[in-house]
Amino acid sequence: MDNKKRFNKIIKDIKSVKIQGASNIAKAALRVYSLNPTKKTKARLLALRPTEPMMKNVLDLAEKRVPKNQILTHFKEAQDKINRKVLKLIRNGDMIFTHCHSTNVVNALIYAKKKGKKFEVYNTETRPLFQGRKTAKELRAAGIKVTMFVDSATALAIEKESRKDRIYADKIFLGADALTKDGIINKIGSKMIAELAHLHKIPVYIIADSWKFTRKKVPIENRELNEIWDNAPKNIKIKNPAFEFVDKKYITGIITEYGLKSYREFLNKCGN
Ligand code: RUB
Repeated sequence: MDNKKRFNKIIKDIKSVKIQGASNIAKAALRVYSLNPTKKTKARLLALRPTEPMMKNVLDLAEKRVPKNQILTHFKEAQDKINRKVLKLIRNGDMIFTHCHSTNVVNALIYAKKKGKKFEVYNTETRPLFQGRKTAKELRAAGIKVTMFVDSATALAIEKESRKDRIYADKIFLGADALTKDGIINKIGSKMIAELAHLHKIPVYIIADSWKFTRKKVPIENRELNEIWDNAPKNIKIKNPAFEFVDKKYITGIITEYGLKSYREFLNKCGN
């Protein structure tokens, strides 16, 4: 494939969410930018998935000519540190609930499994694009017991099917697209999960690379309506927000390469 075709293919795959999740999008954007490092390329990439400060942070570095390998090393080193912290957090017998597909979350769970932790995962299918299937497949391929639910079964799913000793999920692990001073932005549905967890006193942990942090206002991406209902009658209003904000008051802890911190401590690390 020549460079022009490769350039267009990656752009298309980011837009269609074939390439998804903050880390994968940022890495793919870096590949595209390296093929044609111009302001126009950067602007075009940023418009593809507007709720992705990590992509912006990575492209800013690339624009300043920070070598590609150095940027990619950050991803690996951050994930390794995250994995070690998540390993300590998981207890044998845990039921962990997650949503959508997060590379930071899935890699950490697979690492914990490889290190001998015994736990199971409940997850949501994550309509309309079903990223939960990707999560379920990857976890299952790593030998982790996984049970997937339709999104609207979330309340039921975190009830752990009424096991006598512990009725609710032990922990909620959510990834993030953006880390802001007031809270995080993640896949639509995350707020409902965090509020429900708060109600039942289930700890909510955000697992995310700190390069998702931004001081700027983050727009929420609204996606095509045909993802919800192709050829819907014209007089029915449909909304398809891809992400939503989760207030820091719902976040028990955040695990980044800085370690497991309260949200306040994490903000201090980011100089806030
Ligand atoms: C994916 C999503 C994920 C974060 C996690 O949304 O909300 O939770 O991006 O990021 P989409 P990472 O599928 O619309 O891109 O993969 O870096 O952990």
